Amino acid sequence: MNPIDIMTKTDEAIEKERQFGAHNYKPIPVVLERGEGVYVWDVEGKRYYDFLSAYSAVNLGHNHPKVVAALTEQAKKLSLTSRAFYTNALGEYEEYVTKLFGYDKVLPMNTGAEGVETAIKLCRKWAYQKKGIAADKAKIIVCEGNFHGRTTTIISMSTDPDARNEFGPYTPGFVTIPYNDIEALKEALSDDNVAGFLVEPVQGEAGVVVPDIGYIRNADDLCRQHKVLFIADEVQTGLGRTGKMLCCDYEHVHPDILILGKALSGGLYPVSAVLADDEIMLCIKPGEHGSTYGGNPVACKVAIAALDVLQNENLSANAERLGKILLAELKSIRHPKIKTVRGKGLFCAMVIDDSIGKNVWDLCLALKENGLLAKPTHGDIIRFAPPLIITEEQLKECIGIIKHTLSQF
Ligand code: IF1
Repeated sequence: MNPIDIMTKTDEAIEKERQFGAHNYKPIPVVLERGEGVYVWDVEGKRYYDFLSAYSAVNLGHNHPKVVAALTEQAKKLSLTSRAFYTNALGEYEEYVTKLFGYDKVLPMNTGAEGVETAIKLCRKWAYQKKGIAADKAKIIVCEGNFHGRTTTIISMSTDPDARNEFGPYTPGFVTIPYNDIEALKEALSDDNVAGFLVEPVQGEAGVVVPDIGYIRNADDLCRQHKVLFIADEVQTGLGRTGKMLCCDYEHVHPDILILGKALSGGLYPVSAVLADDEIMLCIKPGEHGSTYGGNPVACKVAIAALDVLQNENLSANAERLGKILLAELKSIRHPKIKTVRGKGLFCAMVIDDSIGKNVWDLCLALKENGLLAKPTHGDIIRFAPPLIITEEQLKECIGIIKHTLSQF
């Protein structure tokens, strides 16, 4: 709070959120009111580089004009009908996205968590109808350190106390193994009741944990050998973030079920999607799953525009090229507090030797003062994930801000 009794716009906004909003987040104390490309501005008129990209939802940069145009144009025509009726937008989008990613069908939802829930329900339906697992016995393997969303079922498979504690009783049917451990997966797959393996190709919330080369490939092969569905949660890693359209592309893995979200709308609208072939997708029959907004016309047009921009502006390649520079530059910083730096594409994280938690928070406050917004995760990790449209010149300036700020600690 401002030391004198005159409240700034920032103070006023923060106080309003404190008084009238749930306290389920602890934001960095900056109040944003405008975004454009890689920049955001606060209510005091100060400009920042956005190095979080709304947890990889703003891959195309803030308010990309082509996506804004698609949103506003469709919103003026028809925004929502529910799936009780057909629309002229849904089939067009379904054809576009299934052909782009190589699947028979898509089930459109809104948030990433809804996409993950949909994948879990599809996997279980497939287990009973196609694999012949006994009713209510299907199991899904997940990894320690996973983050797949915040619903009660999803946090039932979480190993993060903050995400999980005091939300019981928990949904059964999940088996947890260490991430990046093929032997542990092999062992878990020996159970005939296993129907699926749900995994992030790079673990985001865990702190951009990049598995060994070959892990995803070997995991997919093992799942195939055991007639278990390989389910890739690419909500955060997908759509160019790691330097390929999908992170699974690095190892030429085609997941049985692919979950997309976040940047699928360029950050303009909640859009998620679950893609699978008919053998899996048609296990869900009319009336067995859905949502009010899933597949609405605005979501469809926005997603088509976002996917067009992602491809036409070669953003995956930009992320791959600039990601190599970002990772190399971050690794080159010599500082007693830096434990390690990890990353893939424009998805990087710096692990700080943080004996007392406040250091990393203070580091993010100092970054903010120096014009760059990032946020700690799990106390000692800072994630660096700018929009994929960033130029080399802008990236170099941001690396300079990070180096300068660290030199102050
Ligand atoms: C928060 C981080 C957390 C996700 C993956 C599904 C979802 C997410 C791999 C659910 C969402 C968001 C949620 C947000 C912060 C952010 C996040 F990893 F990106 F940093 F929490 F772990 N799969 N991740 O990363 O998608 O329902 O949110 O659309 O909850 O604080 P959603």
